[in-house]
Amino acid sequence: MTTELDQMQTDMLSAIDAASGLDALEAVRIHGLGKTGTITGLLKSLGAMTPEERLTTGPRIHALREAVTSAIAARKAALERAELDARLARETIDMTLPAEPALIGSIHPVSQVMDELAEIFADMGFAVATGPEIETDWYNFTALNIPETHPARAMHDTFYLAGEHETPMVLRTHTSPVQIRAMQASGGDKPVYIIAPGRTYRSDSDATHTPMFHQVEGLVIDKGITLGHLKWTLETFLKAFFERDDIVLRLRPSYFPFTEPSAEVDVGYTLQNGKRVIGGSDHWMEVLGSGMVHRKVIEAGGYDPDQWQGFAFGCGIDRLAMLKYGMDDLRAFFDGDLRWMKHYGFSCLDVPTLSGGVGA
Ligand code: 2U9
Repeated sequence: MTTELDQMQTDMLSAIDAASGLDALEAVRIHGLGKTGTITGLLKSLGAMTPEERLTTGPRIHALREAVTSAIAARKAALERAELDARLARETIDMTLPAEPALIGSIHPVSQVMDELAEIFADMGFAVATGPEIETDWYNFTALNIPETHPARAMHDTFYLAGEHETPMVLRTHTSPVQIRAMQASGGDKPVYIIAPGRTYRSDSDATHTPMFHQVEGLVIDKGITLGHLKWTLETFLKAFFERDDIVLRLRPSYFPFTEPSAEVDVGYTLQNGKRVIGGSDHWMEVLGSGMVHRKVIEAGGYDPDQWQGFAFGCGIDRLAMLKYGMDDLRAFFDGDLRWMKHYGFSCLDVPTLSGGVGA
């Protein structure tokens, strides 16, 4: 029996070594370790052996299984590595070559939409504000009326930074801290009209969520600001962004800790040949969250809420890009695949302008 097992092990190990690809390796695995494989058969035969036989043959069969399993794992890793090396060699780009039309880079749809947003909001008197992506717990949560015990902290699936810090540090879960910093920088006595586009982070991953995504938020702080100003601003923005005059908005009451009252904003769309086309009011789709800035948040930014009011809104830039340019898998946005960029990217010469059309 022992010589038979030795022979079997020698044969299987050389078959594993000889497997030229992952399919061939899988066939060897099934032959030995599959449901009706030779080693599986030997393991099943243990039950019918006498205790003495089992004592000598059992460990040998288990050793055979171990040897074959680890040889398969090692060969699999080597084959995968070889396949990746071959792919990397195949897809290499020589950066020292002079630019050819096929190699000229293109603008990522996220950058394109950010440029479109800046252009549209600049026309309404908004400046673009930016801030750190690693934030203190105070700027990301507390200043936005999300105290430590608030369930929204768990809802945000926050990435906390490891190690000891003076105050807990997080990867910002929204761009809202930028607006708090902008309010503080304005000194509490000047109007604020800003949009804050940028990267945000939440521990979430599937076809419509990635751990890093892009948001744009807008903030207005001024005297005598009402919900009417909010609705007009969003309507003007969406008309310019989707380049249509028949945009219809619907505000539904909602809840966000940083705004009171809060509203979710739906935009109307129609179905044309089974495709969603923004405009009209046959169907509704949620595109934005918004509301009047909570007085505690106005205070946290250094303004007197009895004198200054404001509105704010937020939405996902990646989602806006998908809606406008027709992509359906968010993950492809961040794969860095040049073929995808060639298809969905924009020419660096197509700078969005209101007069020329923000859609490039
Ligand atoms: C300050 C005050 C108020 C920003 C706002 C929303 C509503 C909102 C989500 C939409 C989809 C984020 O990408 S998303 O998950 N955002 O619904 N954001 S109001 O409110 C602020 C921000 C800053 C100082």
